[in-house]
Amino acid sequence: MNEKRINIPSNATFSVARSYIVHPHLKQQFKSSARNADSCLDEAIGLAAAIQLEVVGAEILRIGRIDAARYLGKGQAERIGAALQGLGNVDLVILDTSLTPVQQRNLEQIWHTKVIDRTGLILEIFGARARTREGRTQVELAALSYQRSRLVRSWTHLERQRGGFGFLGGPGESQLEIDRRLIDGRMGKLKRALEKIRKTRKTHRRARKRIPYEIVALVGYTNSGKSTLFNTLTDSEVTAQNLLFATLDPTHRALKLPSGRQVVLSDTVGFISDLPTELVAAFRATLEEVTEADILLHVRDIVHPDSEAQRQDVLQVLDTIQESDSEPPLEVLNKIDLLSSDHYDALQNSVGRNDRCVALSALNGDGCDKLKLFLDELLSDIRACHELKIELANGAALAWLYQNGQVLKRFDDQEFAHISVALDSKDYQRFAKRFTKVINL
Ligand SMILES: Nc1nc2c(ncn2[C@@H]2O[C@H](COP(=O)(O)OP(=O)(O)OP(=O)(O)O)[C@@H](O)[C@H]2O)c(=O)[nH]1
Ligand SMILES: [Mg+2]
Repeated sequence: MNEKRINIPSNATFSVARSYIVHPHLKQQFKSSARNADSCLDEAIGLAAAIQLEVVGAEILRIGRIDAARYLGKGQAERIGAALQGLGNVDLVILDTSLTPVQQRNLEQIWHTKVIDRTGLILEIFGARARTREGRTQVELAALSYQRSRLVRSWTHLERQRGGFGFLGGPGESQLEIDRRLIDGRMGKLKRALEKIRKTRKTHRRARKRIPYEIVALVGYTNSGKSTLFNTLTDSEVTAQNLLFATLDPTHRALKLPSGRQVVLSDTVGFISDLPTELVAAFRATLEEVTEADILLHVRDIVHPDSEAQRQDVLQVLDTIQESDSEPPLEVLNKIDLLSSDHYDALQNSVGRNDRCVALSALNGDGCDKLKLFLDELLSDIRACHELKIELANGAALAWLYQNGQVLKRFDDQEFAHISVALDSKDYQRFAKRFTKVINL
């Protein structure tokens, strides 16, 4: 039996193509409770809303066996074809799965309409959202590598279309022939440009490391509340909204912790299940930023029905970009304001016993002070705070500390500067060796 329903987010504004969404759910997925079919369909609708598509219908389709030619069964394809006719002028069918080029083309022929899969849709969103030169270069590379594998779509639209990448159509598109060599040439150029960007980023990171502020990076599933938390903690106003992939380009701000220690907080692109490999590869420069952070905070939407499956997805993406021996990230269990009081108490109880977790509401700030204290504690493991007494006349030692450590507090009397300074243990040893007199004072 096919369940049929439409559930359109109330804040969505649709204006472009009239679209029909099909979420194929494999029978074995129904049996395993990993992901709920309804919320998968909701997510697909959310993705369509992220580029203002008009969703005229949506359904969950049970699939017993994947058909090599069509993905769906013949009868299913015909039934959907009739439904599309009934709806009149449907411009686009989104199949929330990964289609082979053959399946995509066959379905387009059966339904006489454009068909895109989940990867194509996500690439469209990234294309529409990328603002910086780096973001656009990364998305264009991902889109080209996707198109190269299909050899059906016009890449020349990339230059002309503002926002999207032309998967959703354009005049005369079907007549345009793709020249693999041209794509390869363009991809080579983009890769070189990205290599340059990576190098610049590396230099910036090194420069930031020299100013000894630790980097705390927010990671997590899209819409989990990373930007909201970023804004609450740093009193900023980056875009945070109920929209999948609202953030694409990384942002940094200073964050002052209760001890006086400053860190750099970074907000970045969210993850999603089945994140296209093309995007992971192209977004390496952005993702490297994440992996080189001193502390990773995994922001989770704790009230989402698929919260646990989302957690696994995020860990899986991190796995592909991190070194294998990396510690799992610390967890921020967000949106606790939406919990019933029973659930709230139970969660606080279990978090209280876990030193890798903090529960909070990024929206109303509940628990954010605890997170800051928690960060302070973690950072003092990385960089201990030392209380030093230094003769005011010893300008060299003072200058060294300002250059290599983070001076948290300073009080001067007639003769001495009393300094609290956060230093890496390696740096502390270097300091102690060089300025023995200070240490033994
Ligand atoms: N009730 C509640 N809503 C929250 C909380 N934190 C975030 N939200 C909402 O969740 C939605 C997504 O928030 P964002 O901060 O944009 O999420 P994000 O993780 O940055 O999302 P992307 O940039 O799309 O990956 C917004 O509508 C927020 O208002 C929270 O603690 N409580
Ligand atoms: Mg965001």
